[in-house]
Parts: sequence; structure tokens; C-alpha cells
Amino acid sequence: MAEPKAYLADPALGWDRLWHEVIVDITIIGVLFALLAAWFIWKYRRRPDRQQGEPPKLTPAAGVAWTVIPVFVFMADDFFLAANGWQLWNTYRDVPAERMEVQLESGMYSWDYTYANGVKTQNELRVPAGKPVVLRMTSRDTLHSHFIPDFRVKEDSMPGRVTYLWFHPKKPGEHLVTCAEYCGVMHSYMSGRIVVLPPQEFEDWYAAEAAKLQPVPAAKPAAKKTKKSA
Ligand SMILES: [Cu+2]
Repeated sequence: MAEPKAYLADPALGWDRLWHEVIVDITIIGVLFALLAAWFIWKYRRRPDRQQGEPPKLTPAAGVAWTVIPVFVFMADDFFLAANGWQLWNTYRDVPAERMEVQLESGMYSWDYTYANGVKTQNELRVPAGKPVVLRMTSRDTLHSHFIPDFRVKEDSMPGRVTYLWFHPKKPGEHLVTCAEYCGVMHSYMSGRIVVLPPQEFEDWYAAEAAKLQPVPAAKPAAKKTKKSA
């Protein structure tokens, strides 16, 4: 079996690699066309003594070849990028087995997260460093899109459907979350953050929040104060 490629295991690395390819490709193509254009401008510059041009006569076969071959040459990079993007996307749709699952309900205008143990947070998702996180998303009103630019992931949340998104936070830090689907007048204020904590710190917070959810035990009847029944 082939060695799994690191950029296929991490969406952020994969998208960055593809984006880098795009930049390199358009730079090469841009420079090439600029040089070609400059050369044509010089070669076919206006010559007062010899105004009448002499266009070369092409056979139909040569005309087709001159059209088709350059098109494929210049589209080779598009095919390459499309194939790689397709592969990366398909790989990304498979969620890593070792992961933390969090439910997300979006609404105008907040991100409401619910952890497996019932803990709920709003507009702030705390996660442990070093573990992939999967969001199972839905919406209670209209379309929103949960976008985490730092992790290069974005996915719509929709009423009546469950969509998903995953990312792999590697080290502690904070990352912006923003809504990327116009959802109403307060859309631009619909932001939140991902707080990546050291694993132990996360576990402590997670357990402490869960403890708050436990129903407070009913006060025991104060045995000593009750009168003795004779
Ligand atoms: Cu929104």
C-alpha cells in the first residue's frame, strides 16, 4: 500500500498545497503570455514602408491543430488541479476515526454547540489540541455557513438536514469562526471562535461544565431538627 500523504490527512495542508499550485501555475502562464505578447508587439510592429501583411495560409488540419493543441497545453494545469482537488475533496469527506463529535445548531445569529456530554456553548467552541473535531450541523431557521478560515474549512448548515465539517487543531490557540452565507441583516456580526486548549486543560473544563449539569441533589431533611415521634 502506498504511504498515506500528509496533505491528504489534513484538509488545511491539502488546500494550502493546491492553492500554492494555483499561484505557481498562474504566475508561469502570466509570464509566458506577457513575453509572448511583447514579442508579437515587436515582431509585428508598424512598418510604414511595408504596410501590406502576408498572412500565412494554413491548411484546415493545421488550423485545427493550432487551436486544439495549445488549448490542451494551457489547460493541462486545469486538469491537474481539478483532479487533485477532486481527490482531496473525496479524502476530506472521510472523517478520521479518532475524533471528537460536536453538534452545531446555527440560527439568526449565533452558533450553538452541544457536546456529547450535554454541555452547551454559544459562539465559542473549546476543543483539545491534537484531535480531529467533527461538527454535525443543522440550522433552526435559514442557511448559514460555518467558516473557519485558519483551518480552511467551510460548510453550509441548513434546516432539515445534517451536514458535517471537520478540522484538526494541532496546537493551543484561538481561531475565528464566521458566517459565510448571507443569512439576514445581522449576518456580518455572526462570528465566533474556536478555542484550542491543551488536552488536560480541556478535560478539566469539560468535566467541570458537565458537573454543573448534574441536577442539584434534593436537600436532605434535617434529621436532628425533627421532633421525635413518641
Ligand atoms: Cu449566518
